[in-house]
Amino acid sequence: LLLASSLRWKDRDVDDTCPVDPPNLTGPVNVNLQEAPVLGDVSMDHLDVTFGGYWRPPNCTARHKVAVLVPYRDRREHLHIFLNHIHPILKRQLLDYGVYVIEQYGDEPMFWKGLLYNVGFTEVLKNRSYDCFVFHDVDLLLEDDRNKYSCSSSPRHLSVAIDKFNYTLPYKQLFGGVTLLSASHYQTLNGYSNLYCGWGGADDDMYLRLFHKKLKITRPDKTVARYKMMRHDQTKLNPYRFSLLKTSQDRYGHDGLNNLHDMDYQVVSVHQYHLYTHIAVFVATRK
Ligand code: NGS
Repeated sequence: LLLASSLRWKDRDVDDTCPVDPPNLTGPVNVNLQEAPVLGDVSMDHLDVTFGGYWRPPNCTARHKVAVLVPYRDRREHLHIFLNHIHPILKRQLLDYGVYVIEQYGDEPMFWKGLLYNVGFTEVLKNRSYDCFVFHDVDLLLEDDRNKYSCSSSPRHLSVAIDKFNYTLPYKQLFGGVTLLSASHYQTLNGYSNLYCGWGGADDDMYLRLFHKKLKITRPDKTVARYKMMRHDQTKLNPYRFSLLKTSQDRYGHDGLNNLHDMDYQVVSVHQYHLYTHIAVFVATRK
């Protein structure tokens, strides 16, 4: 009897947390840029992903609950290539994850990436809890699955070595491309600035926020933090980016998550497709 009850106790005590080093990682990953896959085919490869783009390891409890946020507009092919590429990697990393595509709607010519990240972060947390957020450009494809999409105690810059820059970091302060922040750090930083539009600067502004909050950035080794960038026509440059950066320090306390309600946008719909949750955000045309 004693033996039976101690066995039962042991059963309850079993630690089923996923291993720190997931056993199925392959290291280098093939990146296929040749043609965009048909999304229906990608779906068939991922019947275990639940609607909304959610998955969690079936045989162990994930160590990390991760939301992948992808701001997006007008790049369907890139999105399909991205989705085809990212799901198998996140699975092999044994993450409990959700993929979110935050699409800008409306005729506004500029793309408001920082605003979209803040809206995405806020919307996502209304329905699910996540401890970790990945901020991911849609045009970057990871080349080595040992580059982990899970938060540690410090903010992390993952896209260290991009083919476009000959696999070297262009400058030490770069915090764009693919980054990881815990939900609480993102809140502490007041998210991204809502004021940057078009290409350039929003990520440098985030770097300054981290600097002022004395949050140290960590980076994985460049041998694993490798990405291929998909080519596209350059989005419109933001002519105000340097002057905005000059005032970053005075603004970050009141420009970000905490003044989203003052911004001219509207969440039009939140729709769960098979491989991702789509958040449509109408951004009014600026005068
Ligand atoms: C800097 C931009 C960043 C940008 C980085 C890399 O010059 O926003 O290049 O860009 N800063 C300013 O323009 C102030 S990349 O070629 O990877 O798109 O992230």
